[in-house]
Amino acid sequence: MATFIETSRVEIASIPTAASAEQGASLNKLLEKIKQRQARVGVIGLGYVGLPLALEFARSGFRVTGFEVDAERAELANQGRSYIPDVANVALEQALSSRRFRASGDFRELEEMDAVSISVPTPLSKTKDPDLSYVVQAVDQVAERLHRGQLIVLESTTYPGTTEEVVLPRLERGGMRVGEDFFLAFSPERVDPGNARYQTGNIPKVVGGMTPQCQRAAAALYGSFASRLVTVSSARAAEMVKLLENTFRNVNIALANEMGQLCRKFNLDVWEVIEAASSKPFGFMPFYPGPGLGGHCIPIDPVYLTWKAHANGFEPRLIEAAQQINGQMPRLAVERVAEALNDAGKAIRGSRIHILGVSYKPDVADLRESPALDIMRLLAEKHARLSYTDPWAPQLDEPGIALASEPLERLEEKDCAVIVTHHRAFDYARIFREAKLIVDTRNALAGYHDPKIYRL
Ligand code: SAJ
Repeated sequence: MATFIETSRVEIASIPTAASAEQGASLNKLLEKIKQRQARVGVIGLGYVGLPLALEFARSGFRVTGFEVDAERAELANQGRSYIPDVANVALEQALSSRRFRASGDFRELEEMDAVSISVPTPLSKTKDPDLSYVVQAVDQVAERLHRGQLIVLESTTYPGTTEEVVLPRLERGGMRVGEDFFLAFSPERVDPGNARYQTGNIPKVVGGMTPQCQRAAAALYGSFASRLVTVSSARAAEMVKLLENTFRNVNIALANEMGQLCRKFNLDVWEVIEAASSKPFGFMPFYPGPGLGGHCIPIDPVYLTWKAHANGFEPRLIEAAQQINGQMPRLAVERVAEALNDAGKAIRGSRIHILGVSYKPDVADLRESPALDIMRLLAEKHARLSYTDPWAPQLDEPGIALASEPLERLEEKDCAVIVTHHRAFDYARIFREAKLIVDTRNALAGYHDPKIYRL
């Protein structure tokens, strides 16, 4: 059962737990160090999750060491130069000047840490299976220096059971026991890149410990900055919470994509239908059709879940159907381009096709899993003459695509413009005026009505 704790009101120590004298001493010493902000905190992985997390811990009074294998990133961080768009230089400089943060590539310093959060990538392997190699490398670094009373928290999104089945055995290899000699928990990262409203400090933090003692330790640590703690009964539950959150999005985006295709069959405007459905003040949340699913979370996280489901003899039919629907959207977008050119008496082959927006979602620079890349590869296979404009992505050096972003100047010279990522920076009135033919996969030209506009 989840317990919601407004950390501003409730002292963490009041979380009930049974502890032996031995465990109690070890745990209470850690709790006291956390309470007095004397605990040394380590964050392994200074990416879009780890760097903001490290600075939140620093802001709440801890001395923080950020462990980063990329020496260039560590150097930039120690110079107060942020490489994460959501982290301002001034925030880094403040943490550095207060001597509450420094980055290090020397993992031996882990032995000085009282608490360590691990926020490293959990991508998919080439065979589309979970790739926990970064997690294992980080955990092995910790295990080598694990000492009595230390708290370890995994934040990387992963399948239910990872903390217990992959992390715990490595940490207990030296003979120490979880909940007695050290503490282990899972707390899913919830960073939403580019979200100005919700940042690490004001997003409720889910925490699930391997034991009640682990739970208390992790709740005390994250209660130092999180406005709201959501404690769940186990690390496995906390892992599943995150997967539900992002699989929920994936499946609902697939529903929106399928509704888009249905509305096309019924000669209806799916955007009008969604907008009207959004007037329902309860029980509905809008999702929108698009050219496919990008990013390092939404397309990936459900695969961690389905992989574990199959490993446990369960067939997640709905989740996999959603993957299939979302996965076909780039091809559908290219079909729409072919249809638009065909109506103009042209073929894709030899046509000058200009892509507007290539990052995976509006107003971010991230290209990971971007459907624009799939669309461009499919068009290149059909011998289109490709170009693109994206103020967030000046250069594309991807397999099969080596292009530089062009200024939006001679759109009228292109045979077809394809709006793939609807950045705010685009001048849509100008795009409408100048483009001969437009495939709008995002309803970016809502309100414009002209036969030259083809929608997804
Ligand atoms: N997309 C659609 N239709 C939609 C929404 C998104 O096609 O209705 C596409 C986007 O264009 C993008 C992909 O799906 O290519 C993912 O978009 P996203 O809005 O889910 O953005 P992400 O990948 O940055 O997801 C993050 C997630 N944050 C974390 O995992 C901590 C997610 O949980 C957030 O809900 C999401 O940001 C957010 O709300 O922006």
